[in-house]
Amino acid sequence: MPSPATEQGEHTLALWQGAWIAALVTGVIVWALIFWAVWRYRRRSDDEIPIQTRYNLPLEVFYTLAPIIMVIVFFSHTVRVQNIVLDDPTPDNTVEVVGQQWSWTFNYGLGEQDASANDELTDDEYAYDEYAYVSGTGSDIPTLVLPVNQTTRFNLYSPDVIHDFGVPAFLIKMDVIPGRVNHYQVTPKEIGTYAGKCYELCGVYHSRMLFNVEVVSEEDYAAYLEELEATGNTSDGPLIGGENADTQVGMTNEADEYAEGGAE
Ligand SMILES: [Cu+2]
Repeated sequence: MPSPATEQGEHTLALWQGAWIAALVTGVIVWALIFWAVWRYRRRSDDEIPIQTRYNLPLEVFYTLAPIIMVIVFFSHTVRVQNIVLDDPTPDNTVEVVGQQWSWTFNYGLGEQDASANDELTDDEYAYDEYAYVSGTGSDIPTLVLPVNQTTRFNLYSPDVIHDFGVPAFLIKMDVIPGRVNHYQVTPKEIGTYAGKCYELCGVYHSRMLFNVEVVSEEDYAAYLEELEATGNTSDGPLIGGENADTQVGMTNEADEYAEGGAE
């Protein structure tokens, strides 16, 4: 496993390791019992019929309860880690991420954040009043800039097909589904550069859906946002693409213009 570059990743790694240890302990016990029974009760002569045992109640109770307890333990740890990784009600920043065929758009909020807008993700309320954005293309790999030691939440949008937003060093990836807003958050621990990509085969140029992640100091992050704002790529809401599958982020939806009698 890569060493996790985020605080949430440490929990993911611990869950993964714990699950492996539990599975191995169970496996060793089961294998030992199988080989012991095979050896202990092997047939010793051709005309021998082994003892036929039926209705061993304690054994039946044991092999019913033991797996149920194991499932409960796995499940509860999974939910605990999932809550840590997905549901921080008060992130320091929220970035609206769009996966579009075939690149990414990152909408950074400018000014004060109202994190309560994250309660209901499919409404038209967003955490900031103004956004600055970066939109990549198949030949221009975008960079996602994140502040170190701050919790950044990603809300994930797709205007076309299912993509999957992930950074290996963060030990997390998540589907980006049209009509649904998934989310997770990361708290990067160290300044550095990481590689991210789309993990869902999403069409011809799926392989070009790469992005870079740059984790920078808080001051550098603020400076980056100012720089981005100065480029004029700003809007009063995040660019999250149109409702139609053929609508690219940052472009008008031609179908709507036809409907209004606009474009030819
Ligand atoms: Cu994709």
